Amino acid sequence: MEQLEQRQPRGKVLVVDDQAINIRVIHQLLNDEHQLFVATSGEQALEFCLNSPPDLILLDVVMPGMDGLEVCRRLKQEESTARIPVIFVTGHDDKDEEEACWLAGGVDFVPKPVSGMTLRHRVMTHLTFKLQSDLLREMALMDGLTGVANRRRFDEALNAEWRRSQRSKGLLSLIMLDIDHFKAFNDEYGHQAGDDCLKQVAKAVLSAVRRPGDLLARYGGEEFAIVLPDTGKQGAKEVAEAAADAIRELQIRHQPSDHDQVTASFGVASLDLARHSSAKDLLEQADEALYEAKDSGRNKVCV
Ligand code: GH3
Ligand code: MG
Ligand code: MG
Ligand code: MG
Repeated sequence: MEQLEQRQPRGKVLVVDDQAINIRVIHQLLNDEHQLFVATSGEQALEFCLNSPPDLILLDVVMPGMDGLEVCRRLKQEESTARIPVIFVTGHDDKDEEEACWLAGGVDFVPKPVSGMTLRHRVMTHLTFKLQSDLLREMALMDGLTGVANRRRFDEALNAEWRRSQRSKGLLSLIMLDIDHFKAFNDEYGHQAGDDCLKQVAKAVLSAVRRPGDLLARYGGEEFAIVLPDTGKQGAKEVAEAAADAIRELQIRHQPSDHDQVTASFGVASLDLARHSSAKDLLEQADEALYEAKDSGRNKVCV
């Protein structure tokens, strides 16, 4: 058992049951190993998961109001909760109920009365899978050099925000930025210095991207993109100006450049339903604005 505890990852586990005694039993079995949260109804469980998704859910099937099967089905339909593994806590030896649990999207079940050892092992197994797959997913969506989002994550985010803005008729802005004369920087100072510059620029731009839903991504090479949900033209321009300032404040020497230091050019586009009929249109407009910034002297923001 000691070995089990060493291997066990600590995760956020939500225990959902309408009966206090059941919660108490599970609490005693798992509380030393995990961070436990409790919900006493299906409705409460859903609300909890939407606000702060746990890493695993232990879900009672039979509850007054919304039952566990319905809770699970709804969690599986939501993007933000679909990947949370659900272990059902089922009635003793009830095959129909077990089948319903699989169909609702559960990854496993534990029959009542709960066996401590079985519960702890099943929780450990599914938590390990979940935390590993979160890590892999995070890595698959991250740019290896700078640590910001990669192109794949950017494409996903832009498309999701595009759909959301269409549904809600809300604001959406996009910034594209490109480091000025970066080929000359590499030629003058070497590729290693170029890589280091990219990292510093990413960090500086990130300091200007402050709202929780905003996303900075490396679009490719020395080009970055920022998705700004619920942000209009003026707000986006301010973010771009702040990012441009942050890059200048780095004061990275760049002798071959007219500006003597590393700078970037920015293109800003904001959603205009009369003008844009897809996320691609918005991207193209930001790109056009970026070219305008390049053409008119670089080291500036064009809208
Ligand atoms: P402009 O001001 O018009 O943007 O000129 P530029 O030289 O920045 O643009 P260009 O597209 O000609 O060159 C981009 C350079 O960025 C060339 C490429 O070697 C460099 N680059 C792209 N990705 C990386 C990278 O990961 N590391 C380093 N060190 N350099 C990179
Ligand atoms: Mg119950
Ligand atoms: Mg470029
Ligand atoms: Mg460039």
